[in-house]
Parts: sequence; structure tokens; C-alpha cells
Amino acid sequence: MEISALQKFRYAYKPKLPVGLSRGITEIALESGAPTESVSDQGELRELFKYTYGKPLVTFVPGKNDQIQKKLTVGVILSGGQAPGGHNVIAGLFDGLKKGNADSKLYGFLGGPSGLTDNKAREITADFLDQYRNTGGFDMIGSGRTKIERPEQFAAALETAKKLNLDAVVIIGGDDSNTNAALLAEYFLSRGSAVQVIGCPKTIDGDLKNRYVEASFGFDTAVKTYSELIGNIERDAASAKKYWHFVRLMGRSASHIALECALQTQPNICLISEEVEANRFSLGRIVDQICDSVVKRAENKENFGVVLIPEGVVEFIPEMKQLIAELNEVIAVNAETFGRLEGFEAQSAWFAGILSPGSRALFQSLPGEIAKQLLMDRDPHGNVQVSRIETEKLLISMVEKKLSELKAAGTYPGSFSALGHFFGYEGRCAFPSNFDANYCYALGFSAFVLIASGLTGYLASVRNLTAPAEQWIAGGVPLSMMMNLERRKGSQKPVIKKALVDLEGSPFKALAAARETWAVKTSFVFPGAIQYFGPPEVCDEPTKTLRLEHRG
Ligand code: FBP
Repeated sequence: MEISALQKFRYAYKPKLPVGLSRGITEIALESGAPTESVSDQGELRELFKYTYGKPLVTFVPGKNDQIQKKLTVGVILSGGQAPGGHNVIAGLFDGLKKGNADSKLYGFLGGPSGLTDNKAREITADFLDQYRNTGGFDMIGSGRTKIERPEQFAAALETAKKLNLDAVVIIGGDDSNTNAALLAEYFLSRGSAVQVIGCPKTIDGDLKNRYVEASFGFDTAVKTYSELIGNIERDAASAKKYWHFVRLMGRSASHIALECALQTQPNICLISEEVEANRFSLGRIVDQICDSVVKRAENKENFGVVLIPEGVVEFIPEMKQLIAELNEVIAVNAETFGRLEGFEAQSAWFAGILSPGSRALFQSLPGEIAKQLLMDRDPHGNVQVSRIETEKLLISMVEKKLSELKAAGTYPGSFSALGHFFGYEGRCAFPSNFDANYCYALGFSAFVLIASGLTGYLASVRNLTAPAEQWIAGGVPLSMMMNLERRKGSQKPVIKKALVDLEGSPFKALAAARETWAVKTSFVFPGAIQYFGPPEVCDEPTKTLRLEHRG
């Protein structure tokens, strides 16, 4: 296979390991803290996770670790959406395993969690792995979104683990996939099995984070890729001076991606879903906010601009949230009937008889395409697939309508021509930034140390991420500590709590302090492409979100 010059150079990149992981392999010991509690619903979760609840936080410290050289057989799964750096987690895990004992083995489960339940795996050898070091994508072994939830799936996972003689399974995934990891760890112990389960925090969305997990991997590369594209669009808008660009950004429910891209590129408007929800902004209120900026800029003869829209915002606008919750519930409870309905006409007529009057009226008032998109298949975790709802088009059509009313009233002097964009898949498989390449390698290596130290039900954790990589602090966080109960597919389920944008946090405050100016005055910033070689301030810088969060 032909490879690019960059790919060749990236193969040769040596990820930097934190000092705590780069000392002699038998000198990495564990320091344990006090027992932990889940974020909420402690009583119920203690019952549900009888074997794994309440474990202590652990940090890797200098000291003797005699177990670390035992021969291990481990299986690894890439789960959920692609995120830059996944291959490096596997590389860190592999290198750790081989450093511990050259006879240790690593299997990659093919196509995500279903690889474990269906026993579809391949051994990861040094030659095979070397073709993927420091590259983006999950194509080494593939990914998938199968949720392990039925008893027969758990039993099949155990069967595979026995057949392959596994000591441990590593699940590289987001909040839903690591919920899978927690359930699997509990299940194995409850069946008397010693197979350990360790998670690694992956998702470009940036919503798997807390005090001990400062960032999920892939966020850094994805936001830098999107910010480059947004900067390019801003420069085009400022050159042509004739378009408003409405850019929807991936990120599912959380607006971390939109917020970071706004801090990097300074667009005219950036919606933040969490603020929309907190202040109960209606669709009409959001349209007014955008029109206000369009009108003021038109008064300055600037009939162009850029609006950033987090893809999940539809789920936070109160009337849309209510509608989506009703649709989710109705679809979950009547899955069979819904599945038998053929075509949009039949489906919407059926919903008209079931939805509450407010939701029915809203559903019927939406542009047909948007209403159809709201009915598309839920993902295996019961979530509406926000990446498929073209909110930018909905907003453009509503803004156009409002501006023509203002024009008729003589209060809008400009002209409005808008283009919609969606940036999502473009950023998920980019070559990982140096930050993600280093972070992922350290996470994989940490997963190995957790396994070799006999732990299960933990998420690999690497902290102090705004310092140079050598000073990062590695360890593990019990998965049960991050859990709460949430309504999914019509019933209460244990899940890892999503971290949404904190409206009291420094990143949001930085946006809030500047956005009135940006809404009127062109303040665009053009970050340019990710740099892999060069001075640290251009190629090793973490995101603004991380830096602001660390500053407090
Ligand atoms: P994960 O939560 O699995 O990391 O997925 C992230 C994501 O990229 C979201 O931002 C997006 O809404 C979704 O995946 C799209 O899913 P799919 O890849 O199935 O189209």
C-alpha cells in the first residue's frame, strides 16, 4: 500500500511517556486512595455493582511491582465513534505488555463490542501494529456500537474470554462504552471469573471528563481540525463579504467542541446548548439572537458572518427537548408497532394520535426533512442521532423568514444569503495531534499497568495535561465512581454521567465575556492546520478549554 510522506514520518514519531511510566518496568507501583462513591444514586448503584463499587483511586508511583512481569493475554476493543489516537492506545497497551513479558499476547476484537460476543478477533503482532502507530482512524481492528446488555451477550463475552484464555479486556470508548466496561467487570466477578476489564476514555465530544479524567482523547485533534476549517471559512467570508455560514459541529449533547472552536476562531455567534437549556431559550429566541447580529452587521455594511451550532442543540431547546423525549419514549415502548409502519406519512399520522398537543403542533410545524430526521433510528443506547438532524438548515430557514419580515417593516437594511455546513466526520480520523498521540499512548500503557496490578472495573487516567507530557500523572479511576441512574429506552439504567459545558466554568465565561463584541465586529482568528513538527508552542499546545479549566 502506498503511504504519504507524513504517514511515514508519523510512524517514526516516539510518543512521550510520563516519567511515572517510563521508569524500569518493575519499578511502577500503585498508591491507593480512600474508597470512593458514585456521583449520585449511591444506594442503588452499590446494589447493582456489588463486586466493583467503591474501589479506591490509584496513582502510579515509584516502587517495586513484582506482578508486572507475569505473562498476560489481553483483548482490546475499539468502541463507538472514531476518535484520533485510538491506534496509539493499542500501541501503548501492546508495548507495555511486551515490556512486562515478551510472551504476553494482545488480541484485537473486530468491529467493536460484537467482536467480543461473537469471538471475532485477531492477534496484534508487532509488524501489524507498526503500520498504524500515530495514525488516525480505527481501521486497525474496526469499531462498532453494539451495547452488551442482554444476559446471553454477557454469557457469550465470558465464553470468548475463556476460549482465548484472556486475563483482561480493554474497552476503548466513550461514556456508553465504558458503562459497558463497568457492567462487564461486574458480570465477570459475579460469575467467579478472574477476567479483568479496564476502560480508556475516548470521544471527540469531550463529555467524558471529571476531576480525574481531564479530557477524553480525540477532542484535541478534532477541535483543532474543525477550527482550521472554520478559520478558512471565516477568511472566505471576510474575502467575499456575501455569505453567512451556519456551521453545525459534532459533539452530541455536549457543546464542548463548539465552545472550543469558538474560543479558537472567534465567530460572530456560537450557540451553547447547555445555556439554551438553563435559560429555556425557545427556537424563536435563538432566531432573534442571530437576526440581531445579522441586522447590526448589515448596518456596518457587513453582510457576512459565521454562526457555530452544536449538533445537540435541538435536544436542549425546551419545546424540542419535550418532543424528542416523547418520541424516544413512544418509540422505545412501541418498538414493534413503530417498526411495522412504512414511510414517513404513516409514522407521522401514528405519532399525531400519541404525542401531547404541544409536541404534536411543533412536530407538524417543522420542515418535513427535519421531522423525518427526528424519526430516524435511535442508536443502540436509545439516543436520538443528532448528527443526522440538519439544525443549521432549520435555523437558516427561520432566520430568512424573520429577516424578510424585518425587511418589510423597514428595519433590516442588508441582504442575507446563507450556506450550511456540518463538520463532524472530517475530524474524527485526522492524524492525532502530538497531544493526542502522547496522551493515547500513555492511556494504553496505563491500562497495561492496571491489568498487571490485578485491577478491574477501572478507567485508565492520565492527569496534569497542561504540563509537558513527561510531567503527566498516570493511574486509574474506578468506573463505578462516575455512574448515576438515567432513563434509557423507557427505564432507569446505570450509566456514566456525561460532563456537559459548565456555565460557571472558565471556558464558557471566556466566550461570554467576548461574544457581544464578536457578534457585531469582525474578530475572526485563523488557527491554521495542526502542526506535527516544530516548536512546542505550535505543535504541543493543549486546547484552550484545558488551559482555562486548569487556570480555574
Ligand atoms: P462517541 O460518543 O462514540 O465517541 O461518538 C461521537 C460522535 O462522533 C458524536 O459526536 C456523533 O453524534 C456520533 O458519534 C455520530 O455517530 P455515528 O458515527 O454512528 O454516525
